[in-house]
Amino acid sequence: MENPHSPSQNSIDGGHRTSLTNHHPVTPSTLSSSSVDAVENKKSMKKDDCGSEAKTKPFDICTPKPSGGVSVLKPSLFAVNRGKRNEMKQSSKEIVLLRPGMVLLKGYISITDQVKIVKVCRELGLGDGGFYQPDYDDKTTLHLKMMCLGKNWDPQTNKYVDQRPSDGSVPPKIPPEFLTLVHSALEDSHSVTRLSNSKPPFTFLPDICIVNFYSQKGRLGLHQDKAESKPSLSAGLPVVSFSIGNSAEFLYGDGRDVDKANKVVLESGDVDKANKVVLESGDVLIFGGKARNVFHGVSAIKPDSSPISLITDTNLRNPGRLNLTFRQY
Ligand SMILES: O=C(O)CCC(=O)C(=O)O
Repeated sequence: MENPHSPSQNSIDGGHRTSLTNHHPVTPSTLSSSSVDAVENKKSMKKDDCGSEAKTKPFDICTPKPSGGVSVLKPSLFAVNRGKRNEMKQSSKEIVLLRPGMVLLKGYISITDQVKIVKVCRELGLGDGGFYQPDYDDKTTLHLKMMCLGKNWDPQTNKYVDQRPSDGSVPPKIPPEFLTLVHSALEDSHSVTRLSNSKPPFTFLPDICIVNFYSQKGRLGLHQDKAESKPSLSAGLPVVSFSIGNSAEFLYGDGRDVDKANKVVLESGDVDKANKVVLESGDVLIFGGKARNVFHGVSAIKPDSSPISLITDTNLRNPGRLNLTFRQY
């Protein structure tokens, strides 16, 4: 991910979009609870070498109780109704080809797996290398909280490093269950388009996962993901993105000019001429091959749009959206 706050440039032509409503992805295997259990026992606050609490207070993606657990807040009636609608929409799974190399799997991740992902991310996010507020080198702040798994992406240099420069923390490992889901999503998308520059099956070994958490004002300017290694980029190895929680307005195109970016409205699979993708909880977006260098970003978060059982089972913040992008260095 490069600095998405750089000046605007270029324009974007309309993308090639086809809705393949007859493609029903194989339901991915449910995540085992071992990751959840493994991190459930972790202490949520680490001490530094001097025995005092770590300098940066870890960010809790769930609404915390004063005692440190998770409080069970009653969602508003509006949130309940909208959440129920979103949960029902999840039953309409489909694969949508946005442009060659770019595929959207609607409602791919089951609610059970979404709950597990939130719980794992919460626990990892409270520990060493957990969620923090990233800044660019010009001191502009990204409008999100971030946690890196596998390798740390440094926004100051746009490079991957083994430790986070601001606090020396080592990124947690990517839970293997997350990778199982990544691979099943790829397998289910191969029939639709080529997701790398070579024919499937190609070797894709994701060793990086950037986890972003957006609150109501969260956003991410149009940018390309180009910090991965030259071999990975030239092979067009894909970026696989999971969306969980509130829906997000997602833009993509060939340049940084938001006004000219492709915006496709895809609520439950309807392709709208307005050109805006709404990424909903459980959606998986993949871009590789010809689309590997697509400009992409998040322009808005829609509060009260999370599936209701996700909120009641996890207390994920609302407004709140979790996004995980898997890449191979
Ligand atoms: O939140 C999203 O959907 C996009 C995230 C993204 O573009 C990135 O992490 O590079």
